[in-house]
Amino acid sequence: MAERYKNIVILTGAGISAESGLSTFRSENGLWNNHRVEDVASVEGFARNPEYVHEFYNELRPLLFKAEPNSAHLAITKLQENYKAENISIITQNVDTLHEKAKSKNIYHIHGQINQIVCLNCGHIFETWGETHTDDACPNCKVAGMLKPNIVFFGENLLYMNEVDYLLNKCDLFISVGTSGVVYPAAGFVQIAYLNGAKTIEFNMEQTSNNYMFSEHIIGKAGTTLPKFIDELLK
Ligand code: BJW
Repeated sequence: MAERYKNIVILTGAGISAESGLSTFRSENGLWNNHRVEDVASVEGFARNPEYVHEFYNELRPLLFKAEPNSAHLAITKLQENYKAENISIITQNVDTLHEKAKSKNIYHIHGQINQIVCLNCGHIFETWGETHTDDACPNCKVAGMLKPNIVFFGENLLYMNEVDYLLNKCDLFISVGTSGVVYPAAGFVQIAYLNGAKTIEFNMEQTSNNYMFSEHIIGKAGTTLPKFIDELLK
């Protein structure tokens, strides 16, 4: 029988959704191909031209709405439903909702969600798959011009960091799926888990720059490698 783990953390990045037809960020035809990152995903870019940023996410939202989970997302749900652990959590950098569509639980969207909007005036967060614009008013405080996609831009603090810190310090198995490991603080999560004695496994198409912190690398498409690994864990 495979080794039993009590607390499992699965960190996911854009690569897990690639086989659902969604672009990753740092590939040749990546999400930012026709846009400067500084314009669409930074605090300064949003302050400079908020309508441009709203338009960027207005175009992206319907694509993510239509996307369906693939076998890697579904395998994680299978693990959560069938493996007798104390806790199996997903820390995702993805703003898509494919883990939710796959009916997974314990999902922490540390970089936000495409279908959420935050009011910078009152902090109210609401959900929509529709468009948002600079002059829209907040449904809660009614102030116009203060809405922002609830997506964490460069220079902003991540969401759920207290919960994430707790989970990383407690886990005995840390799995990273489809992330290049260049964006902090998420890129440093493996180090916390590793230094706490967790087994650390990376699933990616290639070894990433963080590779020395991983005890194992499983190279290939997550849609193939992750279900196989999870089936082994469930034996
Ligand atoms: C497959 C596959 C298949 C493909 N199967 N695999 C410490 C050191 C240096 C810098 C910093 C630091 N701490 C903070 C910073 C600054 C900054 C940062 O990290 N900069 C670096 C880029 C240098 N970080 C921040 O600003 C963060 N905030 C923060 O730290 O707050 C505290 C603070 C505040 C103020 C001052 C200082 C500190 C915020 C980061 C927010 C990231 N937001 C984005 C954009 C969201 C917009 C949107 O979603 O549209 O989130 S950036 C973008 O990158 C997005 C992603 O979540 C994130 C990570 O990308 P990911 O998922 O790894 O995708 P890719 O494309 O890079 O990789 C895909 C991988 O999949 C590849 O490896 C492929 O091989 C693989 N793959 N197909 C398996 N089928």
